[in-house]
Amino acid sequence: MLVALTREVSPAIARCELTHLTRTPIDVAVARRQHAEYERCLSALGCVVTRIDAGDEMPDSVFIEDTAVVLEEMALVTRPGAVSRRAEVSAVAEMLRMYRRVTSIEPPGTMDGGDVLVVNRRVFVGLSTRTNAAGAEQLSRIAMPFGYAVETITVRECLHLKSAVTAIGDDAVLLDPRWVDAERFAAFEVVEIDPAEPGAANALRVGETLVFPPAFPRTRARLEGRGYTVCGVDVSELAKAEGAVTCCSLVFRA
Ligand code: CIR
Repeated sequence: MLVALTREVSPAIARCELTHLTRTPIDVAVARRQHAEYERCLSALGCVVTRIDAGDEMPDSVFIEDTAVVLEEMALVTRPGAVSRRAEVSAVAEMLRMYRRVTSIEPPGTMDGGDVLVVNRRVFVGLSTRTNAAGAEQLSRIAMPFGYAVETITVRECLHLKSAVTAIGDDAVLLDPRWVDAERFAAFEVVEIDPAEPGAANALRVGETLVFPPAFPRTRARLEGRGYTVCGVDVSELAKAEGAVTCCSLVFRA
């Protein structure tokens, strides 16, 4: 069974963290409609969707991906790089305990799940403004005994590693070579985004389908041209909070 954990759009999303974007008004009702549509898409793709509540003390709650890294063998609850997001982790940890043994990133480590890309047994950890070397080191110590090869990678000009590169198959990635070194992914099939579409490297793989925003039609055409099945989901209101499709869920096999 595939489980997708999601989290409510906070009434306080207007106070979200912003790093690369200028603050613009966010319509909570529109954001919630888009989020519900996203959840419907995950259900249609076979996921059992469980939404966790949130309050106005956690503006970025909807971006649940950042609070945990779920591997087949265990789950790691993160210590988000933004202090305002640390209150998000406890409810997610509690939920994950139903499915996995759970451990945590401890100080001085910081980590956002958006910086952790798992492709098969390789784990790339983006060193970013949110994830530090101590966090990466802890993940490496925890995951290596299960046979994962963990390596760090520098991201530039974007928030998270998964803003720059995501897995679209067991051995395939979608990436923006301006934000991450493409050579690091030479072992995989690489699909580059259309250069006119910054932000298009974030696709959520659910089974054999890619959940992908309609904001990036040229990259979508590239993906479909390479044989990928794409399901369009508009997350434009959440994108004003620097969110994208991977960050709104934790999808794993139960
Ligand atoms: C933040 O800055 O933490 C949120 N406003 C956006 C987080 C997006 N998360 C992700 O891409 N994994």
